[in-house]
Amino acid sequence: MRLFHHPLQSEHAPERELHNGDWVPFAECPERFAQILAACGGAEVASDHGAGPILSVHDAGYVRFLEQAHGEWVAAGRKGDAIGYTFPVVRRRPLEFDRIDAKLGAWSMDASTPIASGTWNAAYWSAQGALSALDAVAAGERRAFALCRPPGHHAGADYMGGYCYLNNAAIAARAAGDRGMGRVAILDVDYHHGNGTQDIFYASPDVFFASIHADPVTDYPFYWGHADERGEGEGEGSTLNLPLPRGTDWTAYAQALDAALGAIGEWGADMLVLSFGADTFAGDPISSFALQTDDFARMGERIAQAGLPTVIVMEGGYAVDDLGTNVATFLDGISR
Ligand code: SP5
Ligand code: ZN
Repeated sequence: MRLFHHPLQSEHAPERELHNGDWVPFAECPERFAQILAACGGAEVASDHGAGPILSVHDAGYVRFLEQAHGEWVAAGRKGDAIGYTFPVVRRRPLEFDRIDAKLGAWSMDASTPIASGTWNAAYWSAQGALSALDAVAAGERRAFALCRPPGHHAGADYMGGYCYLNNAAIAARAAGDRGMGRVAILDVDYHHGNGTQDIFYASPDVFFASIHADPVTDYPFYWGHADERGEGEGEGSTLNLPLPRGTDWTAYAQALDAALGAIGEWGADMLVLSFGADTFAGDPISSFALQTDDFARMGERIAQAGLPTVIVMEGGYAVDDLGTNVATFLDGISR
């Protein structure tokens, strides 16, 4: 299988995030990337598709903000990572902001997504990796893997959140549609609900979104991913949420996976974009499912049986010492 990455993805290195009222080390650390790359024995360098495919998903003002935010933070005399502190939950609307703090709040859904000096370049190249993997599949590869970091599935058209800035899966899915690659389904198997991806395609009948994740009643992102969210307007029925309780093991997980793949088949997907997170692992420090390393091979095999050309993009997974092995085991399973 062809794998894609870019060295600038390592330069995204926020120091800390706000968690349970305290500053803790940033869980989505560069070491994750190094571990995956090492376990996979390297990857090709992504090719540059420019800003066009990013702007097909994301608001131009938001993208400009991402590009300039850290520079504005430094210009304002601040140190460390740029992070917001006021969030417009009531009647958010486009306004011209002068202060970086206003912008950080306006374009963000949480305080676990800081912008450091290398963030924009890393997010840009993370998205280019997804587009490069799509190129490979368009050229006839059965599947390809983008070592996306930062991840993407919590980012919406005009907001960041959950360690995500640009929605790599959505960018690949939209580009696949634009290239006439048929009906695209996104399957999200990260531990957390892919609220950004869901939001981007919520009213769209063109992309089916299925997500298996920890019940938002107990877990981030709390406000989305409930079973009654099924899409809206023309997109009604093209969103499927399968929340599972904390402690879920492979036996229960496999049933949800079969249900998701069954729905994707019934919808008539021609290709799949897979948001793969390894934070369903039992040893994950911020998550509470119970999958073992071998279960990732089973998960890969099951997804392969759907028989769809597949662009795999990396999302979360924070058990750094096991992350490389878990990702390599999954890629091994899906290649069988
Ligand atoms: C892509 C992805 O998996 N995002 C997950 C975002 C979860 N953020 C909120 C959870 C906060 C937990 N912070 C614990 C940090 C320990 N260093
Ligand atoms: Zn996650």
